[in-house]
Amino acid sequence: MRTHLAKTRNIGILAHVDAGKTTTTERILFRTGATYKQGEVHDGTTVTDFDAQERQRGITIFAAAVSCTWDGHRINLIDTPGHVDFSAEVERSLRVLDGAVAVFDGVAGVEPQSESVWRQADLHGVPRIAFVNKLDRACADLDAAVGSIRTRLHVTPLVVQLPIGAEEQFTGVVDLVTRRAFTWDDQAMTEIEVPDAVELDRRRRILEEAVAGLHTGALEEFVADDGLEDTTLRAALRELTISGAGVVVLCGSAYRNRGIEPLLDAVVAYLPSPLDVPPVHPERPATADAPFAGLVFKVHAATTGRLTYVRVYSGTIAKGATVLDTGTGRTERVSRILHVQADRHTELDDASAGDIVAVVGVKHAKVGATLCAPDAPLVLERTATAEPVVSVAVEARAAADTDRLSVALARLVDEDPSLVVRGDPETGQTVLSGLGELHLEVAVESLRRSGVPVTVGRPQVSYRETVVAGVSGLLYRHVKQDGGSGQYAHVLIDVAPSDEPFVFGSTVVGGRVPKEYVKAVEAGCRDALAEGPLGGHPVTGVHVTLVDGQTHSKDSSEPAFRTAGRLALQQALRQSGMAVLEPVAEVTVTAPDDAAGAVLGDLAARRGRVTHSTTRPGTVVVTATVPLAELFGYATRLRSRTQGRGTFTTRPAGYQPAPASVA
Ligand SMILES: Nc1nc2c(ncn2[C@@H]2O[C@H](COP(=O)(O)OP(=O)(O)OP(=O)(O)O)[C@@H](O)[C@H]2O)c(=O)[nH]1
Ligand SMILES: [Mg+2]
Repeated sequence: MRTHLAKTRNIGILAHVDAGKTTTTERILFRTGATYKQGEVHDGTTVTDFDAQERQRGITIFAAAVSCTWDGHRINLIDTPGHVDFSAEVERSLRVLDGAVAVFDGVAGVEPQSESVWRQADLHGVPRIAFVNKLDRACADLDAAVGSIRTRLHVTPLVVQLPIGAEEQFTGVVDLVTRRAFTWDDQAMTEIEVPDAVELDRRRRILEEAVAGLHTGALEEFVADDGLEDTTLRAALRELTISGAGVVVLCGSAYRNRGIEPLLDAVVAYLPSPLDVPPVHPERPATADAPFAGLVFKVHAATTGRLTYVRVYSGTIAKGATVLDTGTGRTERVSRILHVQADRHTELDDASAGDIVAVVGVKHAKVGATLCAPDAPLVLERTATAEPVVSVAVEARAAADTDRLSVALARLVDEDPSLVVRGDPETGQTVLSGLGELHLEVAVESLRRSGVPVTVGRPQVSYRETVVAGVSGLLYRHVKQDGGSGQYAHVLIDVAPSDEPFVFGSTVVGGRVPKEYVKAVEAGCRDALAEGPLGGHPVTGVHVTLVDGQTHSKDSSEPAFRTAGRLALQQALRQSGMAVLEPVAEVTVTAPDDAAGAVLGDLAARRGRVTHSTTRPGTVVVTATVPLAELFGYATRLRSRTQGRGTFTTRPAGYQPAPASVA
């Protein structure tokens, strides 16, 4: 079983929108023989962009898991979306990956969203190799892209290939580790003689120096022998990749089928197997004979039934087994286990530690749930979920369709837990919230496609309230003593602004408020954060200190202190200086330089604050902080202002004080 694990790679393909992740995935499936036909994003024929909207829009929306084999290794691959609105989908995938290929556009180099996913992968400790794609494009420049990896991602690039030819003439690569050269014509890879041995030696030397600078063992050999053996170099590159001290860089053109085989070799050679990463749970080894535990990271409501994607962390799960969802206490039966192999599924009898599979039969377990052997329960850590910032009201066009709409909404949220549905008690409407305009547009379109005619309101952003000037010594007496068991809780609190969303402390002395009541006050304060005094928006940036309190021998209880905490903070917030905050995004616009004035003027009209602006020949790149509320419809506007030549990307940049008109 250990050989099975050592020969498994669970990897993700991560990048900025349009860098070529899906195309790279498609070529990997083709080259490994998992598919016989090669699909294209622009024809809507790729394996991993299988959703109707993905095919129509030419973008990836849902992470797709597929499996293939290369050089005796099983590779489980997750193609992730690049658009920022779907970053929660990337986050959920990162949780179950052991390694990743970061794809970069050979012309643009590191783009804003590549920076964001790079940080996300840092947080999850996922080792990466880099693939600089699109070297066939005009103005593609490997060295410039490598430079941007160094400066923008703050990591040492370890370039292991030298391209042969450039742009249209980019035909192959020289492998600096094996000192062999390969070219590709339309289909096949051919080994050729190294075209420029002097340049190979020079580049190899640069690579050896970079590796020796990061790896002690390699440094000793480098100093003693004035160079590195191939085996030392390869071993050091693997260790540096797994520790994250450096990043191996490869290059190619996925679209033109160039560089895929060496990329697969690098995945096998440098990225970790499930045995190389620390166990996710201290008491559960990643072995097949331990009790079963796995994490649900994706749910797909396929027409043939619900597919629940599970990463197995320990033990073995067999067809027909009963598993426990630790979070809900519910048991479910696994009727089938599948390897999703591109367009076909392979049925498995069982799956064990280290594997990524889809199971059929599990109907209720949600994304993030731990499934485990009923007699050996445990809970695997959940990932934090991004908070929705944009909402729309949705309503069934015909009253008779209201129930169908609820069912369709429930299904949407099941597949995508970053969508939130709630009823607005004031208007009686159903409000759908998500991470961005495109996120909601896609969700609404899915509702329509499921056959429920809906009307949709204008998108709204989610505001927050924060404390700018606090109050001290607020005394709140919660007392109800009218027969029976009463309620008695006195609390004295200070409230101050905070950089954290919520901080709670206690300076109560002499046990005047027992510990469990202090906890209850904290819980009550959290309850109070749900609605601020200005507009009922959630409250953030509050520091509450419980200074003193009073209990009653008979009538004090945890519920009484919780209520007192909630009402005390509500009152304190009414007396504090408060401000409304609005969500803002960092927007990066790339446009022809003759449109620079129009772009800047439009950003200013949208209350944008320009933070950075650079020009490349013929092109201007502007970065600005813009309130999210002003960004609705920006895509259409930018297109018209630049005759379709401008593009932009956004990423969340927190909250800032909103103008008075909003509050
Ligand atoms: N010239 C060139 N175009 C490429 C290459 N790889 C991908 N493309 C094109 O770039 C566009 C985007 O490719 P995708 O594979 O959809 O990119 P992606 O990273 O999956 O995009 P999202 O999933 O939407 O973030 C498509 O039109 C591809 O045909 C390449 O190597 N060279
Ligand atoms: Mg894609």
